[in-house]
Amino acid sequence: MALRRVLNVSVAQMGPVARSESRHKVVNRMIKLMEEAHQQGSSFVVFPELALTTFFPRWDYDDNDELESWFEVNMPNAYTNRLFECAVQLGCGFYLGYAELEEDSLGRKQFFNTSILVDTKGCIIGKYRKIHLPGTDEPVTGASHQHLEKKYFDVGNLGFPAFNFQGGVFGMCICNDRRWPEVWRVLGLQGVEVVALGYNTPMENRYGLSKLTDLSMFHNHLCMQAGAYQNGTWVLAAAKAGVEEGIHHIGGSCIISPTGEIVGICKSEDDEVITAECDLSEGDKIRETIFNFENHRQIKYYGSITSQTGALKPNN
Ligand code: ING
Repeated sequence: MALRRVLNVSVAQMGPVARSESRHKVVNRMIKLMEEAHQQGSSFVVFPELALTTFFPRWDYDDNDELESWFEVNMPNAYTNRLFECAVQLGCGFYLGYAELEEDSLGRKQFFNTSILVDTKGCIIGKYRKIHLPGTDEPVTGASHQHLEKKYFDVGNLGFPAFNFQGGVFGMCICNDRRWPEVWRVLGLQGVEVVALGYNTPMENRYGLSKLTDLSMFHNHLCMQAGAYQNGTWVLAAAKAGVEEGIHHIGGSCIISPTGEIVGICKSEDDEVITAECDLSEGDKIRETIFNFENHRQIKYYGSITSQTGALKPNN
């Protein structure tokens, strides 16, 4: 029996962030959530995707300055310093999702939907930049709301890295990434024991497909429970939930064990902390038997997964 490697972790779901809400106020909320996680015995807490601001890709902007105002040029910065300091004071690392603006020496700008892993010394141990950008690169007429991540963000350029962190192997992804099985397997092939992710998921299907609206929470958990089980990893998922600027985002933030079971789930659509005692070795049995990649995978048959983008139907 593997030695238990227990880590007490929390997921900090956040309720709506108004368009007018200052980062200062949002960070106050996040510090309160981190303190609650600490009180519940946690040494790691996951915040949502784009946690510092409202989900701004729901609008089209004429004014480029307003668009760029949603991005962070440095991390940590004047707004988030307090959160990093709190992590050190409480001995609580965290996953943070935010909009990252990177300017190179020639002044060329890149825009990413980013997440970072911060340790209990306040050091950024790892960074990930969202690769699966959903929605469209131009507004869609007739849709109930816009989803313009393809317009505002560059595709992430860091791959799907994993990091040795807090005594385990941690990976990250962001929102739509969780719907793509390739993400989980690329992380699984690095032996991840914990995958942290944040999401902003409108409940309503914006093309009026009511069946998909009804299944939005089911699909949310289906993807992550499958990813957890098929790669023998814990999954910590934090939603930005509730009705934010008129758009209803699902909650359902949760902690999923390597067996695929939801061991903790948020009940509200507001700021709410859930905590679980995660034995990082719990995935060992899954990864040594049912999903022992070395023994069972037949990679010579998987070529189309990376050689083909779209589907090609049989021609018989
Ligand atoms: N949001 C959504 C998500 O993947 C979406 C977009 C909603 C895609 C529902 C498919 C169905 O959860 C982000 N930000 O990726």
